[in-house]
Amino acid sequence: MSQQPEPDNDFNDDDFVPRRRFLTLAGAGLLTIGFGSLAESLVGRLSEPLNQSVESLIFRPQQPVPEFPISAIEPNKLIVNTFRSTPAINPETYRLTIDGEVNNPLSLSMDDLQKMPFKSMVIRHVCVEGWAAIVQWGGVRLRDLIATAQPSARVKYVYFYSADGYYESWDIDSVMHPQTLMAYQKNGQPLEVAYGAPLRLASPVKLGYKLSKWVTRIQLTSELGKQRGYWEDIGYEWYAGI
Ligand SMILES: Nc1nc2c(c(=O)[nH]1)N[C@H]1C(S)=C(S)[C@@H](COP(=O)(O)O)O[C@H]1N2
Ligand SMILES: [Mo]
Repeated sequence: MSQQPEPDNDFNDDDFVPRRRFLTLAGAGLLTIGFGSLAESLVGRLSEPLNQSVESLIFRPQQPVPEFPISAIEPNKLIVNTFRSTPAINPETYRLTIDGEVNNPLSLSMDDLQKMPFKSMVIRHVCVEGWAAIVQWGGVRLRDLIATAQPSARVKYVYFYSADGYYESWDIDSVMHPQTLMAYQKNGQPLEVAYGAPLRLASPVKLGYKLSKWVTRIQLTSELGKQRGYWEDIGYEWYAGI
């Protein structure tokens, strides 16, 4: 990697404008009005060299990553790394939207999410800036959420949109990994706002910059758009596996 990411880096403002407009429309519930034309400009021009079908990825048993014991948790080593500023989200009115190429789009409250089966894991978080921390995360398996939304068999990628304007895209294989969580607990306590509350990605199969905090929308798609992720769009690797 030639560039080092810096959380307070100046991003390219010109590039950021259409994305912000897109996110604003999504947030205001105006998807049906704004989405079609904007989606045309964002989605569908590029595709990654991944050609497995979604079925084989969903049904193929996936290699679990070894977890650490509770005693290995490093409580003070997870550095708050935020590219802009911490967004204010009211957990009472918060909703997670799951949409895109699905038969059953969802809008879930924290209450809905906390009623789903709970999974906890102790894994290492690795940031490309040169630090790592062993953390316990607790939450919902993302694959359970995806299954509830009933994805089309064409789905190969998933976009995550965050309340601070951060955005990421993942391959469906990593999304469906049994240790990829939408987490609302950290080290056995409710997730703090600085670390992504009310809901963030946690997974042992991806580098830190793929692990979006403050996720408000999960969009399933058969094609990657021109924009693939905040850091990726300024040169970082897209797959970013560990
Ligand atoms: N929404 C959002 N998610 C984000 C980021 C961000 O700036 N905004 N930074 C990423 C990076 S680079 C890392 S290393 C981790 C850091 O997570 P932490 O702040 O909980 O340590 O969050 C990732 N998720
Ligand atoms: Mo990072």
